[in-house]
Amino acid sequence: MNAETKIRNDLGAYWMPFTANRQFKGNPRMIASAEGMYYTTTEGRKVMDGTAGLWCVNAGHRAPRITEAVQRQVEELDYAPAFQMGHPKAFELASRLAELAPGKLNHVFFTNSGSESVETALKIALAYHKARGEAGRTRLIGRDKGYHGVNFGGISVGGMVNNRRAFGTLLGGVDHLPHTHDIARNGFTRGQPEHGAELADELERMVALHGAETIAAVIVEPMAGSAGVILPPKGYLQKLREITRKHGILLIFDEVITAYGRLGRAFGADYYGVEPDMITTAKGLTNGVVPMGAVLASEAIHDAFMTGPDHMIELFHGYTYSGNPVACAAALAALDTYREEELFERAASLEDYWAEALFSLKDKPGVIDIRAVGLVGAVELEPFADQPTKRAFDTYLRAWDMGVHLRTTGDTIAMSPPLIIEKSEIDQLVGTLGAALDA
Ligand code: PXG
Repeated sequence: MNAETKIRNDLGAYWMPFTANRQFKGNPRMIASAEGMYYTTTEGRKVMDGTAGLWCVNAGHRAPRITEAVQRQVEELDYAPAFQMGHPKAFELASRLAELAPGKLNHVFFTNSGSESVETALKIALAYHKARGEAGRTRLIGRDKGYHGVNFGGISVGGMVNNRRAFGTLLGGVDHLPHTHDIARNGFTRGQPEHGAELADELERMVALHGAETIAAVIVEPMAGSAGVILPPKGYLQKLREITRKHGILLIFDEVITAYGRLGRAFGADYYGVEPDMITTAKGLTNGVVPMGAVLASEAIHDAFMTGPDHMIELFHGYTYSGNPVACAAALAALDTYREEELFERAASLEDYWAEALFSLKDKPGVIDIRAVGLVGAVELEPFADQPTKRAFDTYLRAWDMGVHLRTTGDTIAMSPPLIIEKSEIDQLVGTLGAALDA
């Protein structure tokens, strides 16, 4: 390969994230452009986006308000230092988010991704207890199969085995609640499973084991997306809230996937009717257009830091790009789009149609479970003997060839279309998955 060819065509230099690099580069799937519900590949083929990118493009691709806002912003203020300095849009966005957020979650810390939101929330939890004279509260509790991004705090409290095991000893002082995935008792659930609220009582066991005075926070996804759409049983999140409150433990909802309309409400906390002490978000905050995350924290947490001399930094934490002006412009325009196009309401109004369509796949070959909530769906397949994940990935590739992009995790196919999806497009998406399962 000559130097010129190498520069133009070599796929080798890019070490792709969470990708089977060698397989991909043997048969690349490349996207050239996108609009609304659809991608166009570099070969000019139109493919439906059945997953809103990676669960982030909630308003559909190239939503005009967001595109224009970003264009305007780069012309006006490209960057402003994030420390000891401000710009108006960061304050405006924080106020908008505080208004949107449930109850007392009135303060916002900006990050650049879901992973950073998680690290930020865990650090705030530890520093909060220290600030209140309870420095012994250092333990963090996550959950089996939890996904909290890929940084060290997040993989420590996370429970996806492959994301942890190559990376050393991780954080100490971490424990994990059991997950709530239980096909035997809760197979084919729409909304919330009947069985499993008692799994939250494991937290009481941990309190007895470790002592409440050593536990800082519990972090869970209200609905776990990455592990293959694991739903919270009826009463489960309420129980976690009661037990954490009783013992002075902070409850963090990781809503990187569930925030901004995915369940037909602004937040999963709204959908499930449980108010945590912090919510971590990213993804749909900017509709995926510019990387940005936000941690929403309660009044009580924030106020615990606002002591000491005025000239002192209260929290030694932050990123060069916290509240980046272009990201703020994108987020403000995304929030406008969600509101003006009533996309959260739209997702809620499609919830039943969506579930009905997915459940029509019940008797397709290999299907062992179907789960649906909001505009999220999962079809779990019986794995091929000795070849875990292959059945789902083969199905994914067939659907891609048929013009629909899905996601797989393990042997589960996960779907999370943009909230702008039409009923006819739901039929097309689910019909294509059905055909891919039949093939
Ligand atoms: N928390 C949760 C609950 C997430 O779902 C993160 C944190 C990390 O976000 P960043 O922005 O650092 O990637 C996530 C991300 C999938 C998939 O297909 C899910 C995520 C990312 C990529 C793919 O399930 N979730």
